[in-house]
Amino acid sequence: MKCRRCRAPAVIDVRRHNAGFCADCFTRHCREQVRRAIDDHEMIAPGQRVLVAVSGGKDSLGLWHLLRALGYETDGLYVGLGIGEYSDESGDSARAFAHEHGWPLLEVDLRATYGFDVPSGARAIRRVPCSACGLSKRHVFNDAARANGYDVLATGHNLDDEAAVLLGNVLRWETGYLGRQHPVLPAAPGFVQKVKPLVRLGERELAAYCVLTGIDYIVEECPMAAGNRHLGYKELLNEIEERSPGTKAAFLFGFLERGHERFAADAVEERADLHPCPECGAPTPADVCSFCRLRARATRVIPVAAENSA
Ligand code: Q46
Ligand code: ZN
Repeated sequence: MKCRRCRAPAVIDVRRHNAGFCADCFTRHCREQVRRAIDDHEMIAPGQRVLVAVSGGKDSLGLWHLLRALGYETDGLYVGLGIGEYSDESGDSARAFAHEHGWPLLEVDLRATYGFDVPSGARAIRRVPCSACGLSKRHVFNDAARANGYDVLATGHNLDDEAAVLLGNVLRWETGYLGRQHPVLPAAPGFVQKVKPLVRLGERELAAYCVLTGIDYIVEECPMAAGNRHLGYKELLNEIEERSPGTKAAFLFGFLERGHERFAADAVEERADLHPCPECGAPTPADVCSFCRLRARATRVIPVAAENSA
């Protein structure tokens, strides 16, 4: 197979584009896909400060590298989730990458800052770890971005992630989530703008980008992912994609172009009821925000009964 652009021998084929690329043209293709996602969805305005959430994996490190290659002065944010060896290694990977390039990396440790970690949080609310983790990450990312004066928070969600989330939302007709499922969640009082510049690139493309540009990422997956519904949806979509290349992208982009708008009102309605959480100031529709409730339960000290305490 030859490179679609320069006719040199191809090192990777991208079946959904029915094209092969040599190493140089492939990295250019990745940059163009990110540039196009940013432009099409007006993700980053000139002069805005961008913070990239990095986990040490291929998607987030690839994203940081791509944004810098496109000229965005982005800094990184690493959140220590306290998931045993996996967190130790992902932190090392993010730090080594930042150090190698001389790019600033902010760090927040969930336990040191908020008094609990993902495993203890999940136990406290008796939910799967990903639910305590997702809730904590959303809160900490927003908090860290606001506290440090960033305008935009970028995350490494790729085409495969977004298509799997869309499938989950459609299967349950989660109309509020469908209204919010977009590569850009605009800034609102208490929220920085959230963007997903990798929506036009698949997982395999990100892995190839990292290998071809020498990014040393952590290959191990989080051990707590087992049982995560989205992994099953990804497998199903991969089977469909195998039989009919391009379906995943058509599913996601068809929704963004023709479906999303129809659910936007549900999401706007949800955002309209928000007020600041009395504990932390984050916008919430409840008396106390769900992160502060999680934190309270995870850090609750069980009082010792008076008669037993002498
Ligand atoms: S880190 Fe957290 Fe993921 Fe691990 S516990 Fe689940 S959500 S799988 S991206
Ligand atoms: Zn709160």
